[in-house]
Amino acid sequence: MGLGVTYKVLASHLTGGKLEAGCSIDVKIDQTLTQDATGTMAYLQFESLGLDHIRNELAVSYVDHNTVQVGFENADDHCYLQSVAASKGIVYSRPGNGICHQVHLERFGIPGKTLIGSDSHTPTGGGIGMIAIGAGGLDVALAMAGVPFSIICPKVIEIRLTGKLRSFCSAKDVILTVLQHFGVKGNVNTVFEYTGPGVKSLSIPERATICNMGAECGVTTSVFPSDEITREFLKSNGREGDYKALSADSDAKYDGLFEIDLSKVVPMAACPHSPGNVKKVSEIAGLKVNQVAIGSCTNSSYADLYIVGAILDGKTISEHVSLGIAPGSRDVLRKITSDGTMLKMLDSGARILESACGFCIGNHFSPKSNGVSLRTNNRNFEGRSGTKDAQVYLVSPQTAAVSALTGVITDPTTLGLPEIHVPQQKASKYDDKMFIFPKSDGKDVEIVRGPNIGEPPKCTKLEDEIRSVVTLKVGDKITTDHIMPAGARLKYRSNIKKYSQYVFEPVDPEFSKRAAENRDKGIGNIIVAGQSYGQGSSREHAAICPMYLGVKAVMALSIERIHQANLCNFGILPLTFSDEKDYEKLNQGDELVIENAIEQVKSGKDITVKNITGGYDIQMKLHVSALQRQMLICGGRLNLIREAL
Ligand code: MIC
Ligand code: SF4
Repeated sequence: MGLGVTYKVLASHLTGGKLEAGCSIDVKIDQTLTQDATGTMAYLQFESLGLDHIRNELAVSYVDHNTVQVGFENADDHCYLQSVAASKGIVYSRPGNGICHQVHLERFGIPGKTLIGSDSHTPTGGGIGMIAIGAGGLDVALAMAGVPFSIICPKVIEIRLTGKLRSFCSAKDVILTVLQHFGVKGNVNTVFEYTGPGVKSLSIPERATICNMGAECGVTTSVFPSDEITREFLKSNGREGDYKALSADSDAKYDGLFEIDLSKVVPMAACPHSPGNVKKVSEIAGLKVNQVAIGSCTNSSYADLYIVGAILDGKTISEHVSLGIAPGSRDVLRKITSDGTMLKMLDSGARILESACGFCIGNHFSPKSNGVSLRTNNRNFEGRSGTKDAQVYLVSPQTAAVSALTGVITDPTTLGLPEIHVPQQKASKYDDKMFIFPKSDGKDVEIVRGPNIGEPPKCTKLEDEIRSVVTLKVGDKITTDHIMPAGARLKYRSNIKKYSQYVFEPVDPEFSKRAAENRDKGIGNIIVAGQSYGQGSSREHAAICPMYLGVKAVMALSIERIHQANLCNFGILPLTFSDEKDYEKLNQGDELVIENAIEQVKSGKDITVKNITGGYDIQMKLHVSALQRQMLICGGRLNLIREAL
């Protein structure tokens, strides 16, 4: 039987397990990436492994999230990251060089290689034919140490593309069509593999946009074949030598099929407050817009911004719209500066924002109270923009740009605008000035630790009797932004004690105090949750900080892949209800006990949780690998590794 691209790359990197959907597999990781907000903790954990040097092919440390630098914290983080990179053989991408996924695609992405990154949008690399997966910082630290990455072997859904996009319809509209079909839950341990004659009509940045937002469906990753378009992209960045053709065998078998005729795709929008709440732009057209933000790792390539410049050319934005544009990388910024696109933007009234995550993570450019914000990024969770009651719509750069001009949500295909042709890029060597490549063996480098750089917290071993209370009961689709808010709190990422004060702040600002009081009295905390708990970011802080507050278990209807792995890495039991009715029966404040916890976790059978308050037992599933059971018993992955050393 033939193989698709996913299984070809996995097979060539398999170090353990059977390549069969549902089995645990271990995969050799060629490249790693981190960004600053997850990177400090990842490198502190890497340091604690005691290795002098990375052991994978390439590790890159990007600084793109915390670039606002109000106060000393972010700058301290950058110094630590730069020095630890120099000391351990890691490439450092300085602040200003751009957003990790965009820059990695341009400068380091190689078809057929594996990449894990401590950021959920790492699958962007699938656009260039990589198997690129988002993971927690500890998993990335271990991959840098040469430890294979353990995952559940995914099933692969074929997304077959035919036809060609019409003018003013875009890759964003394709992935929003995918999201409308698959939704944001229930797609764990799945890969979306794109095939069909429509693939060749899409550029690499377009493919990358599609792979980037597959993360919103909760899939392990998404991938495109590597073809002549890939070769041209690599050539334009002076890296034709990195090209390798990669395509599915003609008799490749998949676990499902979804077909999209690109010529029928229309402008789409993800409406508040979920990337899965997708409608046609024509259905919401006419709604007054207060703010438009163009950029993020999803839609900030040269082609995206060239099109925006062409739409804005010679026109002025509506007087009640504030338009912000953040180029995805310094390379894109240089290109739009030299070809005149930037001037078109400025003359229309746009504000040019830093080449960083910025508005996407609520770090600046928050909308006004109750404002309508149109954004080209990938997440519109409630409050993520920094304004709790803002209404954020996710759209293509084309829809964003025309709406900034008209002042209302506008379908860009309805204006009779002339077609825009993005000029072919001349081949040129990438400008590496803002990378710092490791110079020596690093032994002489002093690692700089300012006051913002803490210690990775210590986890305690699993207790045999877990006495806890339900400290919080929440509903469906609790995102990591609910658990560990970013925005104004992002600067505390390197200081677990401080950051822990904000656990669940958007849901229940008193949670952290309540949980810490229980912990100090020797009572454990349990979170009860609905479907898709922990969706969104890869931030392991959504496990580390609850662990620090004494959270012992999450009891949910379902838990998302990266978050579930992070919970295991930090010794929190990720339990799912055997009988969904038990979720309804449980109340906040109920006292729960798990007896013989160690034996129960070892056994692989359902876990019995006694509800002392309600006077009944609940059966919970613990769907984890054998390795994860060991981690849970030892009190987390680092303890397990230390025991093995
Ligand atoms: C995000 O888009 O939510 C982030 C911020 O990039 C996160 C990483 C983080 O929380 O630091 C992600 O996507 O993993
Ligand atoms: Fe940055 Fe936003 Fe992309 Fe996350 S989704 S990496 S915050 S641009």
